[in-house]
Amino acid sequence: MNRTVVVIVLVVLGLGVLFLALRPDSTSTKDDDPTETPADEPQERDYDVAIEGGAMEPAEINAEERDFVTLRLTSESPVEVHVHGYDVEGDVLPGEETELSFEADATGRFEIEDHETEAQLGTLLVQPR
Ligand SMILES: [Cu+2]
Repeated sequence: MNRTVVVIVLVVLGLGVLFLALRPDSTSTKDDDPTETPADEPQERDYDVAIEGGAMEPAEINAEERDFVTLRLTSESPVEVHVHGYDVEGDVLPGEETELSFEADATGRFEIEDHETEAQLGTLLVQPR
């Protein structure tokens, strides 16, 4: 009887030690690491983009595959914005905000251009997930 109790106590203590020894590893790599957020979930990426002097600010739009991207575009002069690869386009007029939204289902580097002059305004960079 006594021996059984001792064995049970030892087993429980052993499991407790194992639990404590293994726990910090699993939590620090999963829960505590800020770079490992719910990583593979597509995200919404909203960008406020100002077009000035023939260039976008920011000049580069970054997204990961399957993210939902929204560009809120403003410009001091009328521009016909065209996102290559996605064939998304829209007119941006002074004093107005134009929203272009798309799902980033193609990866790569794509030109964003003024469709009228064919001058490059900026770049869309979609990384594979
Ligand atoms: Cu174009």
